[in-house]
Amino acid sequence: MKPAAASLDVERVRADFPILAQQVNGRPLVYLDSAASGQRPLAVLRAVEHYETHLHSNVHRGVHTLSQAATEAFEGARARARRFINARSAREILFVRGTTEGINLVAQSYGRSRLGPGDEILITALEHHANIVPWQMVCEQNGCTLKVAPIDRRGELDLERLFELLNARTRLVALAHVSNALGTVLPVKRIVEAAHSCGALVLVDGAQAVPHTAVDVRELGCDFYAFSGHKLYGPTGIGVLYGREELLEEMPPWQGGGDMIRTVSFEKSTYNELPWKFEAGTPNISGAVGLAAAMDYLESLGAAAVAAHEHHLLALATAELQAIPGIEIVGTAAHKAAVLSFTLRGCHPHDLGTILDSEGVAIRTGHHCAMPVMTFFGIPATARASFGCYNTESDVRALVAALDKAREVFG
Ligand code: 7TS
Repeated sequence: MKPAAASLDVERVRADFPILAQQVNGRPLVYLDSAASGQRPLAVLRAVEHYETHLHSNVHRGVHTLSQAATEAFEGARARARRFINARSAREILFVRGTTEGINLVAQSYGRSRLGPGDEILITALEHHANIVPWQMVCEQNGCTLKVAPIDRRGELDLERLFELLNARTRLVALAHVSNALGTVLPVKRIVEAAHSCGALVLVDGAQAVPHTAVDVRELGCDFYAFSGHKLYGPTGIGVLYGREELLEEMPPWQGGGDMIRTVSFEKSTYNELPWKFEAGTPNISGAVGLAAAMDYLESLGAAAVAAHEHHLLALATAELQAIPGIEIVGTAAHKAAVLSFTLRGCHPHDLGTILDSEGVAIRTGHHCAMPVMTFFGIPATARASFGCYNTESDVRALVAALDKAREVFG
């Protein structure tokens, strides 16, 4: 029998995040916007500081000691990221700016060189703009066609429709692991199996998944997996694109410059091996170091313990908000992660966000870069509370109390 997952000592976790101990508008900060960006623990801040203070130089270029130290730190971070998602090889780990850049890399390198008229790219109706627009650009550039699998009123993906839309023309399926606007967790493994049986590749947008669940790319079987450091308690400006080595080998580079070349002449240049073929220019070295520290940190808490804790908070907040007159929860899928979108009757989400902010409660309001989701539900925007490892039941109570205040104003 497996031992039960150790539960999270949230007060200890909070002590690792000094930013949370501040007052905002005279109230203790209640940070419920981790889906937009997570806060960073001291372990990450210190790892970045140590790198910047003692090790910094450019990577892959110098024989001098600091350059070698920086290269070791950077390539060590790559090895750490490989373990984090259980990729087969560090050659399959490309450092990018974030999820957006990872998806654009696949769209421009794979999509532009491989897809054309008659080919179809299949996405879902709950995607973030970062997993819509790059594919639209490829379709405009190359004449392929974008197909969209629908969702239902609960925010569940219509799997049957998705399977119907999959056919021999489908070359690539691109879908979120977890929806940022609705919280829906998609059955990625089943979709990968179905897509592969049609000969299509699968890219997973893991931006909202990696902070909440252990991800094993080999277990999922996906071909590409993209995520951002800053949603994983790491720095901004760094993220990972995982790609299966056989595919990356065959794909052309997408940006040219230093580091991605083997030889350059005016007649012809040849390219570096993986993963550097896709990393033109000086990379975000300290970002990669910070990201590796964030992975260490999250694993030290235990993915299962974090997931159980966040699930408890999501269930509690859902029950509390459902009981408030005028609140409508947007996204009620059976399987959700850490995101609670809602509206309050008679109150624009932006006004709601402002009132909550005056109570020290930080939530996100707007379309969450998922305009088609808003259009589907016939609303301009939602208010969204999202949870991280450092949130508490008391944060949920503060959210409810602030919503009561808002209802007094708008009731
Ligand atoms: N995909 C999903 C599912 C996301 O939630 C986001 C960011 C991105 C892609 C883009 O990530 P980036 O790091 O490249 O910007 N989502 C959000 C959000 O929900 N609120 O702010 C950013």
